[in-house]
Amino acid sequence: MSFPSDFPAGFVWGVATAAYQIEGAVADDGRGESIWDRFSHTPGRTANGDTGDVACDHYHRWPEDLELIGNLGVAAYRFSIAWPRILPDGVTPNRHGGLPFYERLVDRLLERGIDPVVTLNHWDLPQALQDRGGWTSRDTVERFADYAATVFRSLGDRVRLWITHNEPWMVAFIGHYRGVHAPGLVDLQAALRAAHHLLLSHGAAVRAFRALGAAGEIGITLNLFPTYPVSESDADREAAAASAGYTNRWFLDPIFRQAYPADTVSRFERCGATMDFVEDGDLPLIASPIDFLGVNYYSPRRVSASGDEFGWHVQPGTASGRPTTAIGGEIYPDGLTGLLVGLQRDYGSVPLYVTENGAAVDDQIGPDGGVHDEARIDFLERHFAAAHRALQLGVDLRGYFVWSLMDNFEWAMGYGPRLGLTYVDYATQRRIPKDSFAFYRRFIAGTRERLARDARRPSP
Ligand code: IFM
Repeated sequence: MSFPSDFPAGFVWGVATAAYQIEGAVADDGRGESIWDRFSHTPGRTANGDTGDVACDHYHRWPEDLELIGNLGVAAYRFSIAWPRILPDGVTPNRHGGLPFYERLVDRLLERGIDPVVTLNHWDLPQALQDRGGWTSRDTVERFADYAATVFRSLGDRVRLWITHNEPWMVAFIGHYRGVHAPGLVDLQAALRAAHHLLLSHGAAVRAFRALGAAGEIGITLNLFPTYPVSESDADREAAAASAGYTNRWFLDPIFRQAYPADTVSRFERCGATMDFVEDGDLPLIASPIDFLGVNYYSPRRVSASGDEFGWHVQPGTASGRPTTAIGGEIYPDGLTGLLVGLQRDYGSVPLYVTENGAAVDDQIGPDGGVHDEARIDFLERHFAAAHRALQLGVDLRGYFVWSLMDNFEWAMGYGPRLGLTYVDYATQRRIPKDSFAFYRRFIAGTRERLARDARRPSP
């Protein structure tokens, strides 16, 4: 296989978004409040007080956005369903709408030959459930399984890939321990409970999916960090391994090995936390077999030993000496190859998808009206090559989704960072495909042409 054009037949090139980041229309058709509505409306929580109230107004402009997706030539579109549109209070079905929006979207995608890839939880928990403890409450596991089953019943015959949760590490630790994301807690014990209930609800949703006999495949998406010591000292190497326990193994080990990593458990216990929320039968449920693992990769973590609470310090991306994105993330494509190879080596043969990869770039509309985002093109090209190397090394990588279709609400950072292939002028909601959009379209077309040529070639 040589790069760039010969990815295997059936390799899925896609593009991704998430409901709260693009939809807006937060009060339309009976949608309930989500924790991100509440959080973003709380003074001081997001840059400039930005909220998802309008975002990209995708809820109203989806036909135009569908045209964009079609023009890109992708085989699959990954989007998330807003839980509060389906069950506004987390329990009672929405009588005013909700599902029909997604049913229309799915049907129109399929008409164009684009596979819908659905994420059930991309962070917008109904606020009513948060008021009862949110992910720290075991009851939320049941609520998520019910929500998942409702969606499976409606779309289970048409959706090819299902993702239970997007980046549960962010929800658990950035939302409950660092306090940077909704619900904004700073409490390690709450974070561990939330992580456990997210994992448990993932297992419960997988079980519901199998019980309903839905046609597609189901997995989970983790944001994973290849983690490197800043030096070869034993202390830095140990700190790096420990830090990967916190970000990566805390989710991978229960899902694939039916156990929490013992070294990380001890570390959390030394910080005063307990694992008293784990009940008999939980770990087998969490480890219910999945059909694929989604991997979101942006940057590595470079770690040194320190006297901080957990015993490690993560160096800022800008300290690496390597180029960084507009939000300071180190650009390190080799990290993606290493991550994918390491996953296959350590966790076995589960098929992998890169469900997100992309870059924040300081995009500007040029005098010619275009957005010339060379930096993003370079980033993507190098990461596609890194994925290709992983394939050459034998990794069962099935697809790659660029984040994101268009600029959108970047959570606590508001609308400042732009990660889209399409520029969104938020004042007018005009969409301007960037140069990276044209690059990706050409790239996908190139891989298709190559496969078609190969298929026409007479066999020797
Ligand atoms: O925008 C986010 C997305 O919601 C989750 N993964 C990372 C992206 C870029 O920060």
